[in-house]
Amino acid sequence: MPIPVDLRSDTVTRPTPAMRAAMAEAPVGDDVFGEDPTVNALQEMAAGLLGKEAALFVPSGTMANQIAIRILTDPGDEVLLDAQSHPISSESGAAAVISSVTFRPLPGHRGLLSPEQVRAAVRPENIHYAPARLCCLENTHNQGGGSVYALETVAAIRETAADLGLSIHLDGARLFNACAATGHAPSDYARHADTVSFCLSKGLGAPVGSILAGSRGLMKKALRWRKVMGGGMRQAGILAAGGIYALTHHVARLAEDHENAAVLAQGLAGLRGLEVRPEEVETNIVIFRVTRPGLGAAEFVRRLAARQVLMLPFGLDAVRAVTHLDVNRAGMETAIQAARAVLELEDG
Ligand code: TLP
Repeated sequence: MPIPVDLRSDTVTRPTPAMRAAMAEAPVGDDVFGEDPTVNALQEMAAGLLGKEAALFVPSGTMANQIAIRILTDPGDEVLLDAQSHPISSESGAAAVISSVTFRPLPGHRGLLSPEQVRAAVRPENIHYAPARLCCLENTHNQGGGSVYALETVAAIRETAADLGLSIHLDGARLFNACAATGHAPSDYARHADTVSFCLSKGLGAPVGSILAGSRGLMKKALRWRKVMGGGMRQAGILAAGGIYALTHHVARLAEDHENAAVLAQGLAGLRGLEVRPEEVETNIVIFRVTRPGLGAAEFVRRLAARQVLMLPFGLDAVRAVTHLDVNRAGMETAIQAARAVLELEDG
């Protein structure tokens, strides 16, 4: 049985032998006591990369976002964010449960907000309105198809937000992909946010974990909320070592994932029955539509899977493919051939 070309997400990567060796050898201690040297080293490394005073290792990107929302709002506050952002689409309504906030979903362009949009969305102080306190940005934007914020836009949103009394949380689950695409440093983006998160377990290839960073004061609050959420881990240095390895060895290669995504998008764009926009593929995510009448995303994906190519239905007719370090250029050719075969069978 051939190994499937798994493009469902960049979360599916498995640690490489070298990463596993680094994890096995990591010195550890009890991180709830703050005594795990490898967790501490990762947190220092991440804070340095982001240009923030402090960073916290958390089990998931969802927890990083939820802690950020909790520490930057009070119950009853309003949070501005793109309507397809991860906290709205894929965090199981957690912010309502954990932070008792209301969301004000904004129609971003491929998930990306503009400063004008943020300004227009904030209503004047009035007893009828929940006070807007936080704006969340997502870079790259997952459901926007891996779209990347121009640094100037983030800076302008920050300025507008400061004017309106809003904090900024940057969900940088794929921040390093944004940086690979633009050439900016992570700290260039992070300086315009109060808190910033990134995932070690996506394109960077670590098995578990995310980082949340910000000021020392905010991270002290974050530490408490990580505990409240049950995210205090013990000898977590074994996991953190995977993160350190990923930040050391897997950042420079992200450009390869972006090239593979571009090759995939170009190949799929040539197939009748799909609508693909290769010019919109900026990073490692390709979202396209199945336009062949009567086929649909779920059935297309099911038939691809029968050919050992895995993608994710992203709505009734949309499909997402994500490249990462466990797929290569040959895998792109396999995926394109499989899609062609699925669509040609449909013709017959
Ligand atoms: N995204 C996952 C799924 O939840 C959809 C994926 O496969 O892309 N922010 C962004 C922008 C994300 O894309 C994700 C995960 C998260 C946060 C949450 O990270 P985890 O899965 O570690 O909780």
